[in-house]
Amino acid sequence: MADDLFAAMRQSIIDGDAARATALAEESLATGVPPLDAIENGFVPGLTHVGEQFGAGELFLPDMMLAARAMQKAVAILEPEMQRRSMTRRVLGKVVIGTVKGDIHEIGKNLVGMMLQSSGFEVHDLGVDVSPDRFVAAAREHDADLVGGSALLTTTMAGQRTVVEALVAAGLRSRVKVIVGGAPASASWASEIGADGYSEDAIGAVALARQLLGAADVATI
Ligand code: B1M
Repeated sequence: MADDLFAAMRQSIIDGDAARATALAEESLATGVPPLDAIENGFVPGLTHVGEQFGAGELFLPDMMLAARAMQKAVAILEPEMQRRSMTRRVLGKVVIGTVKGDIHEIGKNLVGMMLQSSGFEVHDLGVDVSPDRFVAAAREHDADLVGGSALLTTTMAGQRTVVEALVAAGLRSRVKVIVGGAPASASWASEIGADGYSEDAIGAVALARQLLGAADVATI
């Protein structure tokens, strides 16, 4: 049953059919499918397929844009339920997150931000195409414990290094942890650029943030 729903979700993204994706997201809520399962087992595989086809020259940019739009519509339906399920009253830490300069991919970054927020972190999402200076200014303004930089392009991943360098130059690095993620990043890349960690997905990012900030840092609101 859930497999049929997941297959339909995947296809709705491949078709770039936002109305169908929205309807399927609503159906999954009505039938009690956990929203993260719907995203990761239903919609994301569709986007992965579209990305592979694009990489192989079988699909073109407008197809990828339609798929992304359908994905965003579906996630928008599921997001309130993800938030509702997090009844946490404690702030585990303050996070500033964004997609690095030159990069406008936001779906994965949004998922990571959402999962962190749902898990009890205070999240300040700077959006996409974020300059190192903006990361630094936001880290200072919000007294961040953690800065997260997402990059989906091999041409923009160097921006993750620049964020680390900018935090060092601003004198903030000793009190702010840095995590990176996105398809071209890896644990060895994180280590090479002096970040504190890498996660390949949103759930891993939550575990990593918890581990880096430690239970002792928990504040109560
Ligand atoms: Co783009 N794009 N895209 N794209 N796009 C990729 C990344 C690509 C791999 C497709 C391909 O060729 N196969 C390729 C990159 C190749 C490379 O550099 N190696 C590519 C390209 C080339 C481009 C353009 C250059 C195309 C062009 O213009 N000719 C262009 C660049 C624009 C720019 O940024 N300057 C471009 C544009 C676009 C769209 C605008 C059409 C759209 C984005 C829409 C949007 O976000 N609003 C788009 C899309 C949708 C994709 C694919 C198909 C899907 C990305 C996605 O949303 N995945 C992608 C192919 C692919 O990844 N399969 C592709 C779903 C999402 C849930 O996963 O983002 O990986 P992901 O996030 C995961 C993890 O990576 C991790 O957790 C997330 C949740 O599990 N994670 C983190 C991510 N950030 C993290 C941060 C963390 C921790 C974990 O801590 C801080």
